[in-house]
Parts: sequence; C-alpha cells; structure tokens
Amino acid sequence: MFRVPTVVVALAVSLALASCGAPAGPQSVQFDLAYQNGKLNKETFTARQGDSVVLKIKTDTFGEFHLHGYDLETDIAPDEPGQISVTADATGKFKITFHEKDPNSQDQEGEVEGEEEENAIGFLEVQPR
Ligand SMILES: [Cu+2]
Repeated sequence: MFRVPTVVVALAVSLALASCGAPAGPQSVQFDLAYQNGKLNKETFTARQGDSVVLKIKTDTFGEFHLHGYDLETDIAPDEPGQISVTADATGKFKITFHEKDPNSQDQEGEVEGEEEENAIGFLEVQPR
C-alpha cells in the first residue's frame, strides 16, 4: 500500500527535535525600525541574551539614534537609513532614544551635548536565555 518515504520521516523527526529539544543557541535577529512623525513603528523590540541584534533604522527627519545601556549611536537622515549592530550580552530593557538635529548646523563644538532633550521612543528588551 502506501509507504512513507524515509526522507519525510527524517524531516519530521528533526522538526520535532527542533521544537522541543535543547534550548536554541544565540540567534541573529534583525529589527526594522521606522521613525515617523515622532513615533517608532513599535514600542519594544525583544531579543534573547547572546543574540546578534541588528537594528535597521529609517526616519523622516535628521538626527541620531541612541541605544542606551549599550551606548551605541548612529546618525541618520531621511535618505540615509542607519544601523546599529550589537551582541546582546547584557539583559534588561534598554531605552532607544532619538536626538533630533538641525541638518543646517553642523556642530563644531563636539562635546556640548549634555543638555539636549532625549526622546525615549522605544526599547530593546533583552531576555535571559
Ligand atoms: Cu539618548
């Protein structure tokens, strides 16, 4: 009568192992962030400890994205999407902020950033593995 091909059985077994077996190792995850009208497309982006996380960032205005905790930042512009890459070693909920910039004033003073206002627009949450 009907014989199940060996390949199908092997596939089913490996799927079963993958879904209920040992915890998976670090993953590569990518999030697409879109910042428009002062808002991010999503509030919280969730990863697991050890993951390689890439935040791809698009915006409709000039400024700087800042991932607190890991303290990584990138300048972006409407026609220049940015990216922050990080290995998520530390767990917790990390603020993603946007620092708006006037594209016409190239800041020569460099260090004078302390007073500017921070807009917390979202979070990267790193859960323990
Ligand atoms: Cu900030």
